[in-house]
Amino acid sequence: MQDLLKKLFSLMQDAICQTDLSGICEVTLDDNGDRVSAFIELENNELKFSEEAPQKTDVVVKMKQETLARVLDNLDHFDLRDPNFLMQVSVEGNLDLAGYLFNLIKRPSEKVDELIRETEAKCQDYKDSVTEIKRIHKPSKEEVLNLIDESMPFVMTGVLDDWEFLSSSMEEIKKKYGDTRLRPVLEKGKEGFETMGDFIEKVENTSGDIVYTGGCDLPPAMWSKFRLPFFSPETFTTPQIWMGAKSGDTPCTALHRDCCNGMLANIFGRKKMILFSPEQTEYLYALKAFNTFQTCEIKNVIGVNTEEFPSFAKTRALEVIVGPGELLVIPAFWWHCVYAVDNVFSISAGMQWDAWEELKPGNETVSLTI
Ligand SMILES: O=C(O)CCC(=O)C(=O)O
Ligand SMILES: [Fe+2]
Repeated sequence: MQDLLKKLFSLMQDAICQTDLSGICEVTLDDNGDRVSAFIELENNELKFSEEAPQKTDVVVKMKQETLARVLDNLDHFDLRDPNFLMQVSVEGNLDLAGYLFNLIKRPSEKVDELIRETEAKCQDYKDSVTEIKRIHKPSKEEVLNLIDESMPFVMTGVLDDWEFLSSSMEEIKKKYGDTRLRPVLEKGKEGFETMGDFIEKVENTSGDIVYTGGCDLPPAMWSKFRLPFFSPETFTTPQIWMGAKSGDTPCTALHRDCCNGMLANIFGRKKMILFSPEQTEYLYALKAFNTFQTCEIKNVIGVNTEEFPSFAKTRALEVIVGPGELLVIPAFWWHCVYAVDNVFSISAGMQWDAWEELKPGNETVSLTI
């Protein structure tokens, strides 16, 4: 078990990134009642490992040995928001500190590394010609596939017209899905599930704080009402729900990019999306630790301090306000930072690479007749 804890620590140390957080995280592993702990201290952006218990810890993370072994075998997919993982760990104390440390162990697959190189090269070719995000009314499937293949973000209108909750409100969602479980609750003493209704009450009662689901899985009970158009559900990864209170100039979703092509269907409220093409990565202070999505030291692209982040001055952003009933296509590896202009509700899903390989233009299966 010590080896697992040492491996965990070395992954964290290898990808440490700028943070204001500090403190000691205890990680305790359990193997049928045998327990081993490690103490990971973060101070001034440096990490230290100890097997000896300090006087005080700031957060305690407990899990079975096999849970950590599985995580370490799955660095290219491990996600702290995964409900299966959340239900297998107990976290008590400073959740931000635990989240920061465990996010450091993510690593991209070789395939993702290769796709990033390919896409960045492709975008070099047209980097000065794309100056706005186009709106296209009811495009054909072929147009959609061609634009994604060109790595071109765009907004579709008129493709969600039959969605039931279009332009409705938190109140309507609460009426229909108030008791639906949204996600497990992590904090000790509050075990159980947060429901859609609990979350919507937080949105209604916020006094200006960011209240946002982040990309948590769309509860399965809601899947049938929010099917993305053009492609079969199997084409996509598990749909995610991005819902919450208006956020002003603070992002509801910090600057990041996803490692697959994605669609974001906006159901009500408006979202301001600020995008940067993949070849601008060198100006955005991207973090080394990532797998299915990558974040940056820069979290908010409004009001960036260019003394701290001088290269940011070289970026060329594309901005679009996505309204109710609009669907934004975010091609793989395009950076985006999201602001909730109103109380908002959207659903997104990524396209699986295997499915994309079959769909992409020029790859139609040829059927032979004998
Ligand atoms: O809507 C949001 O807040 C974030 C959505 C997003 O990042 C995505 O669809 O890839
Ligand atoms: Fe995203």
